[in-house]
Amino acid sequence: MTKTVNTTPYTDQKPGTSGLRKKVPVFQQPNYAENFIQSIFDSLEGFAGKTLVIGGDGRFYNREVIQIAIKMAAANGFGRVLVGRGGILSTPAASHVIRKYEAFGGIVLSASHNPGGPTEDFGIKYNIGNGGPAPEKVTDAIYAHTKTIERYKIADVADVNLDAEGEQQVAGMTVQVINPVSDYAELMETLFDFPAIRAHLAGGFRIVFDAMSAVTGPYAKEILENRLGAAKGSVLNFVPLPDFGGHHPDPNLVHARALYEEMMGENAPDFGAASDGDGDRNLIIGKGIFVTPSDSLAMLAANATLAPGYAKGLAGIARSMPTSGAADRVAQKLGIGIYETPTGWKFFGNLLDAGLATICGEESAGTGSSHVREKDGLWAVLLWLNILAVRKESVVDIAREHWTTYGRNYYSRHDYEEVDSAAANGLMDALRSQLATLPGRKLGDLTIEMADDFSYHDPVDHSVSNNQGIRILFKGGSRVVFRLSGTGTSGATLRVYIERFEPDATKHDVDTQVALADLIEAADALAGIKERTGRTEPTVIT
Ligand code: VG1
Ligand code: CO
Repeated sequence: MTKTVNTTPYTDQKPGTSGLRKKVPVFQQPNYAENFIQSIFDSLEGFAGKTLVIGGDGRFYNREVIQIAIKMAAANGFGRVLVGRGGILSTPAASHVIRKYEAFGGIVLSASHNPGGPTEDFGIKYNIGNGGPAPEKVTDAIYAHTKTIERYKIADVADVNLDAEGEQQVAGMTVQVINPVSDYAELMETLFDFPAIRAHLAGGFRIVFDAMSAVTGPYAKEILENRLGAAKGSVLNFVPLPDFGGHHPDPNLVHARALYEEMMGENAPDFGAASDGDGDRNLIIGKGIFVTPSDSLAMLAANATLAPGYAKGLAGIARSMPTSGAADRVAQKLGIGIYETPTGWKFFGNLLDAGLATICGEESAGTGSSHVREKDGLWAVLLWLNILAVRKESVVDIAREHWTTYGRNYYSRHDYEEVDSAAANGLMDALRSQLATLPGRKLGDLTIEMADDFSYHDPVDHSVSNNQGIRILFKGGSRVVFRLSGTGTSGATLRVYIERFEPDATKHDVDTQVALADLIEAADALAGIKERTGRTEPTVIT
């Protein structure tokens, strides 16, 4: 029933910021997915007879790889697989299921916010027993195995029926098809004051949630409409589609433009939100105001004790290095720890496990907490709703008050997508070679105080991660950060992160791009973006 298949290595299976992401035709090459999955298993020890969770965001090729992963788990000796019905589990739901059922780990199939379809993106990621993305030492081991793999094991059996909940046997292993939503919805009920939110919605507070034809649709329908009583129709695009309706399931101001326009319009609802392909990102827009993810992290942390799950207070806050310093000011005021990690959720796992941080966030629309080990889009929406239901103020009033108390961190990210890889690497190398001479240099009214290539020293396992992004810090707290994306599938994506701290409340009404104009110019002067990439402007501004 189990067979061993000879194979040869592929040279391009190095996991990036969040697992292995490639175009579907790359994954469809003979043995490509099998090689990577076998390399995951080969880098793990002690899973015989244990449970593996498998689920994905429902994109094109999801079902095929789920079948492969189940059959390979059986052949490699797992005792049980838990898989979401239809092969569906949002990334945060997968993290929760791993934790709740004390699984050995999980395989999450997703390319997150990237488009889906026969020629678009697919991805495979391994999560460890704490529910979080495998740390670098595991992903390095997986990569090492992909370079020497000679054979993989797979059960020679018919496909599993993924559409009926319940148990089946596959080559001596139990496969349990579970409801993808119910465990997660239950967890949310333990964290938030559902009666208060329900009452607030019943009192006329209007919300709109765009699931972007991606995995959060069924979760948002169940939680927002069924359990919290939001008006029917509040959740838009709630049917997950294999190609996300041809759109980028990326909840930002470019790809969720219609929602943004609606929220800025005359008769806007009170609260608008969206999530991404695999349900771990969030977009928060109040009536007339977009809340940047960095600000959202700070505002959620500042108000978290209003939700029952956080009433006892936060142990600490963690943010990725490029994320604005707004959360640092909250941590300072609360007298709790603040941790600055490299980009990618895998770096938060140790801090959460050690009880050092309770809330974490990234500027890329990711926020989450110790309830799981992934960022969690709906969680952020529900925490906002809980806060709004208790404070009974508008998003804009809460944001203004926050800025008055803490100051405002104007913040924007400029992405240059599908840039020539050599040009992008050349730009980073040139910046790196200037680092030592930058301090003291003046660019207009700006003076460089410090410049480095960020290194992270994990305070828990003491591992070191180098080359995590170039930081240029100016006197007065403004900053420009440069790094290359680790999730793209064609060419290179240059990300430029720009931030200015403004303590003066009379200056909190400036358009963000205007407030950052001199820093944007300085970034180009330092890195030669236009000259090196040939681009006159960013592809995406968020
Ligand atoms: C991007 C974001 C990062 C995020 C990662 C995964 O990585 O910048 O903050 O953790 O995507 O998000 P990069 O390397 O392209 O900048 V998603 O929602 O996978 O899972
Ligand atoms: Co995602």
